Amino acid sequence: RDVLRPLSEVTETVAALDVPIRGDVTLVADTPGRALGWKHMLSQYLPSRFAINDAEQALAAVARDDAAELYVIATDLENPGEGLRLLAELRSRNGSRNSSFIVAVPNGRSDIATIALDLGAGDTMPLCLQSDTMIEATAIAINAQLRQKRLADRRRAEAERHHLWAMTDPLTGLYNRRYALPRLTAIAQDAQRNGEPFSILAMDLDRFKLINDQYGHAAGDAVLVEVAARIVQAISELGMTARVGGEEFVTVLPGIGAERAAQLAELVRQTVMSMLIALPMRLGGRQLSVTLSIGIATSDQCAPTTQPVKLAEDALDRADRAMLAAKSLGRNRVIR
Ligand code: GH3
Ligand code: MG
Ligand code: MG
Ligand code: MG
Repeated sequence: RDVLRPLSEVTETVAALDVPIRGDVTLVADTPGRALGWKHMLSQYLPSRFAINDAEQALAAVARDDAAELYVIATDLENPGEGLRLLAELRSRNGSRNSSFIVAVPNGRSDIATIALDLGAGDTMPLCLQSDTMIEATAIAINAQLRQKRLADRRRAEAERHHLWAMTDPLTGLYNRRYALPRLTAIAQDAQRNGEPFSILAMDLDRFKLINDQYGHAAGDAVLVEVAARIVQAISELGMTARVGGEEFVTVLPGIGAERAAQLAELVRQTVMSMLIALPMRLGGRQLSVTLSIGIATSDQCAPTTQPVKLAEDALDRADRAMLAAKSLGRNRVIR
């Protein structure tokens, strides 16, 4: 295994079996002398950067958002709880919960090793590196933990990207229909449990087809993006807004009753009505304005027997019908 050989010998056979990883490793030993010894021995085999910290320094670095990728933590004979406490603490902090951990354990203390693994250490190693074989084995363990962490990081980033992609609408960045409907049910359930109301705004752009017809589909898209941003801005953190159809949006307002919902709907309507949307030069550079028809429904009947799904569907249906009433009454208005 190339990684096991001193670095000076590695260069000619570049990592055929195992890629030497240049990671950030923090050594927390019971004495600075031991940490320095580890650093000297391991640096012969590994390209990683080794920092030497005590527990306090390690935690301070995490608080500065400067966590190590891997911590090697000693549990000494006199006070084995100390290293384990640091491990548990680092595992619970936001900045370091995704770091890797190797715990150095005194000879023959498999009880401590077991606790360390239970607390989330990825591996253990001997506290005293007495032979070349031991140093090599430790170097392999460190490199393997770093490699696993890099893979896990990549997988996590991929999952987050996928998650975000699955729940948002790519044009406007708003939540999509698939995400919004189960969220609405969850909000209805919370409201029911807490004896609170919730409200829904159903919004549809007026005569939007005309904008597409006159200025083209790309101009229509630009208008959708601007309108979506202004709805979100007007609602702020009070609710969740989704694009549920081509030019249809829904805002769910947890804990908000009829009167406040009507005020917010009116704010959204006026905000959108008074926008001047400047089309990009390539689309003619013209300024457009649009209006919204808004239907409101509020649910404050908290009958504990009603299914949350039913509660949500009923409110959405009422908001939709109110929106259609706003259309037939002349558009650019709010109807309950
Ligand atoms: P109303 O006031 O009755 O709602 O009139 P409207 O023209 O908005 O209603 P209609 O439902 O007849 O037309 C909606 C139009 O929205 C049709 C479609 O061309 C357009 N549309 C739907 N999704 C998109 C989109 O993603 N981008 C663009 N540019 N247009 C879209
Ligand atoms: Mg429509
Ligand atoms: Mg329509
Ligand atoms: Mg429309």
